[in-house]
Amino acid sequence: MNNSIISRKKIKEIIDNPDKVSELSLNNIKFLISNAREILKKEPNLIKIGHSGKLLFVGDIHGNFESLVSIQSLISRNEYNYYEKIIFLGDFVDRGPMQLESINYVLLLKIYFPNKVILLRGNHETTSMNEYYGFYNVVYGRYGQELYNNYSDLYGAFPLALITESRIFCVHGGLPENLEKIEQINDLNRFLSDIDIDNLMLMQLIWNDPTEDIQFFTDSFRGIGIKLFGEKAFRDFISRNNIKLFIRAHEAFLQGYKYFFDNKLLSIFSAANYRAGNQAHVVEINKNLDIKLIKIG
Ligand SMILES: [Mn+2]
Repeated sequence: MNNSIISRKKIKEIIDNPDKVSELSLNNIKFLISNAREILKKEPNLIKIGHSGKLLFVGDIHGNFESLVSIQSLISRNEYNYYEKIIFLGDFVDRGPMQLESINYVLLLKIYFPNKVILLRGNHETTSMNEYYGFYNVVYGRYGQELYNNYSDLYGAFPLALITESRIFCVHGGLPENLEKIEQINDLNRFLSDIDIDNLMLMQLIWNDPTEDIQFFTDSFRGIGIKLFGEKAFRDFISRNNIKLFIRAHEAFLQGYKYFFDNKLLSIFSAANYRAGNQAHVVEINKNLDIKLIKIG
């Protein structure tokens, strides 16, 4: 077998046995990144899906491979047919102990199940975050600059948002200040390794947070250009766009999830013990929009 190419059989073997992700060679990882990029880059900024079965939404992973293994045990039921789609809301890397393993594992899922698995971009899928919060050092230290460049080229390929036929909308961060219709998201140029204030709407999609304390928008403690959005702005947005449920990630609440705005917004976090003792949750939703929060390890 050519060392650089991973067979479908080998990919499935790793998906079934997540600990084997550490067996990937440097050339295997390069192959993985370039293949995932080819698939992701063809997807629109705003992914639209229909569904008749169950969906699973997954929040921040941040290099917590144990939490990802718990998720694998959920999604592998019925030979990976228990869920119709599995939507990851980004932030695969930075901070946690097994960042490379975590991103490589979700890329393997994407390659093997390109239509079932959806990977959205988080604010940590950017070069400036990686420099401060660990992923750059992890990759550079183990494999050198070139492999890091491959990951940073991959970031722009991740789509930004998802809308279901049942009108669930999701992004990593939150509602941007000037987003009227969700279709505007498709007008953004997402193919950037880093995202800053020059790409304000893009930045706000992956960075903004909800708050019950205000009605519209206010500056965020997180940085220049980033906003907190309040209930009136949120309600106007969901009514304009006929959205029934807004799901986002990005904040590590102690319980692993938190509802806002009379349960119309659900925030989830899927890395356990990211802060001392925080729980991790994923959320299962069927076609009637019944919500089941599932605690993971
Ligand atoms: Mn985040």
